[in-house]
Amino acid sequence: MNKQLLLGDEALAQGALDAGLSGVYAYPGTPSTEITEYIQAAPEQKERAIHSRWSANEKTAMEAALGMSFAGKRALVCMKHVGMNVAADCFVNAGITGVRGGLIVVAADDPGMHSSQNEQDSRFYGDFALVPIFEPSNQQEAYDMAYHGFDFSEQTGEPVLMRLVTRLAHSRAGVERLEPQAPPTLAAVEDARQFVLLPGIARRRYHALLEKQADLLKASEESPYNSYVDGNDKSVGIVACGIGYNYVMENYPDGCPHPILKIGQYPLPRKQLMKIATDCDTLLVVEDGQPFVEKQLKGYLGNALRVKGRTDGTLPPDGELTPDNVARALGLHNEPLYHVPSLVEMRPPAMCEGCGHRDMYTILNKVLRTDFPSHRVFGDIGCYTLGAGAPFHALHSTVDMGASITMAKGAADAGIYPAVAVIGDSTFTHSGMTGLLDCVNEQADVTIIISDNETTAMTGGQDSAGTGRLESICAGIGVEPEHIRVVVPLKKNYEEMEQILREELAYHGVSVIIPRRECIQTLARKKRNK
Ligand SMILES: Cc1ncc(C[n+]2csc(CCOP(=O)(O)OP(=O)(O)O)c2C)c(N)n1
Repeated sequence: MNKQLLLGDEALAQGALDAGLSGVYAYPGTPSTEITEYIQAAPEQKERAIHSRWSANEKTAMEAALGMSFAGKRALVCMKHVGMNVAADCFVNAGITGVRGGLIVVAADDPGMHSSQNEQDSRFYGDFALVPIFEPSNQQEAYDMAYHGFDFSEQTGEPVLMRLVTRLAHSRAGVERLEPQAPPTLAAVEDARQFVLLPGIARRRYHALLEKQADLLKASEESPYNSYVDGNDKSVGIVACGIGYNYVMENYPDGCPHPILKIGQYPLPRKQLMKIATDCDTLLVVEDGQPFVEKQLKGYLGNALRVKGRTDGTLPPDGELTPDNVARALGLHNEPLYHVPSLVEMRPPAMCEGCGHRDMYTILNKVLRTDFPSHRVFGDIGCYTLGAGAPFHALHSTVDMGASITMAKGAADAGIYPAVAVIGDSTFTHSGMTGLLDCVNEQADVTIIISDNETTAMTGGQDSAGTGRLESICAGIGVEPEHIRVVVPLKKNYEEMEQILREELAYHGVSVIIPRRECIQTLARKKRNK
């Protein structure tokens, strides 16, 4: 078959398409977004009417995909790592229900926090849910694992968690495609006992899941993605997971002198681990993210001193692995070939000139700083989070999607006045609406600003689930219509914006102010594409 130059995300997407995918369900999040965008643009999407519309959040995506699997079809769920926290309720229980059509859940982790608020390692979720995990070391494996992963999911009856990291998701390599398959014809689930997790049934299913672990372990031990290659220098054996394998091999262009165990499928292949532990004096674990394997290995081997990695400082405890820090851990001398000129060094992002969020913050700061010195502003996640930095310094918190409204409520409950929440339109429909219901039910004294740019701008301008309906959603949740105020954030409207803000701050109940102006990036893109 032909070879294509693909991002890791794209390779995975193409693998899923070639495996007879029926639907992708996802909420955008770097570095996972390109998987769904690739499927949306693929010719197969139109030919086979593959579901590819964005979901409102990761939980709804996970649940819809499980429903598609229930119906006997192959489904893919994609999210960034923190999305796993949102999807976790369904994800963990999907291990217990099991699946019918193949189900692959992709969690794209972001070690180094290029665009995230933490660097949690999704492999812990797979372990927690007792489901198999695939971790590709390169783009070809991302393709192969997606292509074969649906079969594996159907054979084991379990969802497969596929863990990517930013460098793999966002770099390109040549990928060899396999023969495209038609979607399998599996009947929908008929036996209600599988999916009805009443305690009596759930106990039986959980027991069966525990018993299945022996088969999953055997599959890992026989997996083509887990391989042991011997080496002469047995002073150190290397256990290299996912992209970590690439970083090791980059340092040994003529072949690795040490025994090396490459890990791409979990649960960990015990036999190979015991072999490398027996063969070598010490072990170095090279894994991007948290010391998931390292800690398990210490548990297996008992003698913690023999296992080196992120927990003992041989590799840095946080941030990304790189070929350089892996070289140092291997005791290799490694001088960078080039020094990065300061012009291209990392700089903090900033809101675009002309962005409506800027006008919103200009007025918010003006009113709060002059008249309400004890104010607190609870922020959320999106382009407007950049209001925390210069020149606005407007936010006192940013924790997780939706937390602006609920944290403002808790602070208001504790007597803070005014308690203001700033949230974007997509984040509001992702996980702000339920918090708004809490506010309405208790008539909390909060002023909520939904800064509506009619898109999901931060992740590249995907459709936003509530566009055109935010006022009716707020009214439906129970906000009084006279306290739902819409304004166009432009300089010419500053006086009106200021007045509305003062009126709603003076109201001791739930107010929603919606400054609405289209994102200048999506607007420019529309004009270019006309
Ligand atoms: C749980 C979770 N899912 C996804 C993301 C990625 N993400 C960050 S901000 C954002 C959406 C922002 O959209 P919106 O609230 O409309 O604000 P905008 O960027 O358009 O200003 C997304 C999807 C995340 N940080 N956390």
